[in-house]
Amino acid sequence: MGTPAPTRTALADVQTWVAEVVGRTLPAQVRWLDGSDTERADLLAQAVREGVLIPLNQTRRPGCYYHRSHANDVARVEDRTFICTTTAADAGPTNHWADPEEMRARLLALLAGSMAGRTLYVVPYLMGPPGSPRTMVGIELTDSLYVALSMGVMARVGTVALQELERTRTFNRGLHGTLDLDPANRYIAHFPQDNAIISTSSDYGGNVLLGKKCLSLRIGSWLGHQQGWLAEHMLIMKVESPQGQVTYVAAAFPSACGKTNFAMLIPPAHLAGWKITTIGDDIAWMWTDATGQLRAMNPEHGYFGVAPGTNTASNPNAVATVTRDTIFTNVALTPDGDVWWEGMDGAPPAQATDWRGNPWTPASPEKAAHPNSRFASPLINNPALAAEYDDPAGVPISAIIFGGRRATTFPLVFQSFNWIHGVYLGATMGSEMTAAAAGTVGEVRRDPMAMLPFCGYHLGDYLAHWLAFGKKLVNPPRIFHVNWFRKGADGKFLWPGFGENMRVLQWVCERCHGHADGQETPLGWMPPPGALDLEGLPGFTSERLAEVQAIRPEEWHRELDLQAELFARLGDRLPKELHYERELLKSRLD
Ligand code: GTP
Ligand code: SPV
Ligand code: MN
Repeated sequence: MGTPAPTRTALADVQTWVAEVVGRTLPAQVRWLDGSDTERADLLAQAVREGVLIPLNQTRRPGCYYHRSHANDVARVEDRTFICTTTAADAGPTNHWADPEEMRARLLALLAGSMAGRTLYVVPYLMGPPGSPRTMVGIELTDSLYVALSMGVMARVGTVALQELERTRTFNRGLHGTLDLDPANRYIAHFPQDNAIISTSSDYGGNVLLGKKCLSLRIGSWLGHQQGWLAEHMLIMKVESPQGQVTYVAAAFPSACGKTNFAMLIPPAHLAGWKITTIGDDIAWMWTDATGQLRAMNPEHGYFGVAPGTNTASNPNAVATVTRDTIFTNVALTPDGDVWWEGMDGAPPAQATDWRGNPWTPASPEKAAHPNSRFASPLINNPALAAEYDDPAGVPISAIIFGGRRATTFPLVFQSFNWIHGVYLGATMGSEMTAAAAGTVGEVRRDPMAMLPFCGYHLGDYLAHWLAFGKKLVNPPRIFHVNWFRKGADGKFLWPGFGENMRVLQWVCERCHGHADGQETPLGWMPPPGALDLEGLPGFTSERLAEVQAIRPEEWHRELDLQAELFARLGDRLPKELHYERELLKSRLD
């Protein structure tokens, strides 16, 4: 009966590797996670006993817990993130490169004996739904209970992953050691050629939940380049019109620039006939099917969302999502065992404990919640989860939207003339930096396709891959650029944003189906006067629309200079088509 041998080989590979890591890191015990509810209850109780988690008010937030990270460990660290390909040229000029053998030796030395007295958790996990040929298996070995529990929210963990291993036979090897959290020993190292990741001396988010940015994006993009598909920093949403027409949309905005909010959008009263449901809020794997249709799936199983600014006006679905089974990190804690953050509903609490553990009142000069404080919630908590969220075949994408956080220059919305022009729009994206990564908040930097921190190979090759990929598409999706963040002379956002973004999305969907007009401008197609439905937006006059849509040539000439800097950096691996698009835009503006 059958030939079980390969199965045993794959599991035996895992066992051999775990034994190797145990021999090096010397944990007091090893615990393999099965992903069951009883195991989770047991680990949560242990986390509370060990002070890793604080239980929140279980009447108000059943299953919810609070965690504080070390104050020096609150965001991704791009400076300490390495792509360890055989040659530096393959990692490209926008990644930090290190020699794979040197980096591995350095990190294994740091990890030697580092888990003495601790528990090593073996976390088998899936990125993608069970049963999909695109789904990947990862095994994360971590000495952090917080990481093990967070992985249980963000991915499908335990037995389900070991079962899938029988099909894939290969798995990503992720090793995470907390060490002493000294930033000098912090490394997020990727070994794409070995399908391996080693992360040290951090215990925060994208640095340590290795299935997310490390596997699904950095290693994923590298594999996608080899295998002919795309791993992208994109949300995926389903849009249903009042007439029942369905459009699936993917959108790339840089970190903390609105993906979760857009993916969970609730249309304003005037457009109440439209319905949005969420497929993913951060990562999309995209490929072409046998008919040449672009398809996409969300490999994650949870949301690791920005807490500040989340309220019943901005994102009611997120507010509902975080009412149960959620781990909050670095928000503020109220005396009645609830959480609070800047931009939550209602008045601030009279007193609270801030994200550092210090007493806080509304008079305190410091923020109560860290600007990059986050919630980790299961996808299934989202009242607007799309039925297709775990379809192994993914969903067919009709529109791709790129967008950055730009106080000037970029209008609210325009559409590319074609695929190549659209790739150029994504390639030249700029955005003001946010608290999601260590660095200078507010400074504009180029963030091609929101993938600057996440592309696991040469960005020039990546852009060439996008162009080549487009040639396989029979009916390529329409590509758009949006900017929710343009500011007026008063320094305030010109566009109300959030649910009102439905007005832009409506035009996007109607353009995809050939139902809306576009006006040709130097930048691309724009909605002509009257094409954006602005009814029921009091105070949003046609003058204000003109301001948010304005194309100012002097700003654009500065923008083109900044694009030239990026292009020069990418050198001769940048596809010539993109130089050509820049030249064309320049001449259209003159
Ligand atoms: P990552 O999880 O870091 O990848 O971020 P994200 O792209 O999912 O960003 P998210 O939706 O969490 O939004 C980040 C911040 O942008 C929050 O503080 C939001 O309040 C703010 N934001 C989101 N959408 C809008 C909008 O339409 N207008 C304005 N002005 N702010 C927005
Ligand atoms: C981002 O920074 O884009 C995030 C959060 O989605 S993290 O998982 O920390 O990377
Ligand atoms: Mn993200």
